[in-house]
Amino acid sequence: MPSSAPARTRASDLLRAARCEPVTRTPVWFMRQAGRSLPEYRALRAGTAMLQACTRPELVTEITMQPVRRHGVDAAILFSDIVVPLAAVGLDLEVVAGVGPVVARPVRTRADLDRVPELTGEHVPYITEAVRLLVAELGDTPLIGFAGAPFTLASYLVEGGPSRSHVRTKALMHGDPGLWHALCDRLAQVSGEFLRVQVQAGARVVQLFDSWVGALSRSDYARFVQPHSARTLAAVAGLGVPRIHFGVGTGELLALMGAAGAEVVGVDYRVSLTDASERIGPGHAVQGNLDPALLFAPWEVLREAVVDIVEEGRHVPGHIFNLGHGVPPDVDPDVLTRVTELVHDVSAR
Ligand code: 1CP
Repeated sequence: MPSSAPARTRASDLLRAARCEPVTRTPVWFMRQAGRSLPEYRALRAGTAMLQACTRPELVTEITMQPVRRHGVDAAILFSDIVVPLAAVGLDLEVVAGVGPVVARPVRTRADLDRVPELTGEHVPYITEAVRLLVAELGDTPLIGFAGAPFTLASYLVEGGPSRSHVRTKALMHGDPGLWHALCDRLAQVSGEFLRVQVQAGARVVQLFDSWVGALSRSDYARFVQPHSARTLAAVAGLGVPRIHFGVGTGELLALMGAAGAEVVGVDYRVSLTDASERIGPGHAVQGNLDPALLFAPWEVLREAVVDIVEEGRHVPGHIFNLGHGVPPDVDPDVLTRVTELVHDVSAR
């Protein structure tokens, strides 16, 4: 049973919004809320490599808690990375500061696939431990578990690191669809199991990040990506946790992303919540979508943008306030605290 969490957690505004139920205040959290925008994070992380840090449950717990204490957000998100399960099954990769994940030997052939075995809970005991510690400490506040979706993970594996164009990934997808589907099938197992481990240890919500899938057309998404994301999300269907599905630049893909099996679809700042909700259809909540750049604007400008989004969110079936993408590392963290308070104040009813 996944359930040491108090029954109160079930009634949190975040969970209610995700299920399109009435809330007392609009719930808010920020993608990448833990991390470099916080001086207390930089102090803790100093001298420890990113992937190393992710395997230390006490450190993970402390880093995950920092933004919850500081900002009063409605959810914690496990401090980890989308490539953690790939490293756990034995891929030789590193998260390079200021760059992102770098893979020593990219995955581009059928023989390379043998280097990506299936994940079991035994590969990631430190995740189970960290989630348990966090659930005990969080009390009412739900913990969000997460994973990378097969397309975004495949992009790192095929390219060998971060890419803007995803050229090799798209060339593989179209040039050898059999190999592409075999790779994504394996990644769906890895990510699905990674989510399941987190939920079984007590995570109350999951988010599947398909950060870079906005690089694809709708037809490519439907053919090459959606079945694999659907399989990933299906791994936690029936466990009673809302599933959030997010990517950047996905205006054309929102309906298909919702149909992949998510109760909540994350929206970036390019599409309004109203338009997004219409595209996704009834019965789904939306999450978003303040442009992170506005965190650097004068307070009055930022204030108006936040209030507009909260107002828009009142007219969709369910709304979780967030940014359109992650917190920029150089943002003033006090601004995030003010935004959190503002969302709560203006939405209180
Ligand atoms: O607070 C939180 O949100 C939890 C921490 C978290 C999450 C949710 C980290 C820590 N990574 C992630 C997910 C993640 N990792 C995503 C999906 C979210 C998104 O779209 O932003 C992606 C695409 C990655 C891959 C990754 N890892 C990048 C992006 C590189 C690129 O392609 O442009 C980077 C920079 C990392 C490293 C990383 N992950 C997390 C942190 C704090 C860092 C920086 C560490 C460092 O530089 O030392």
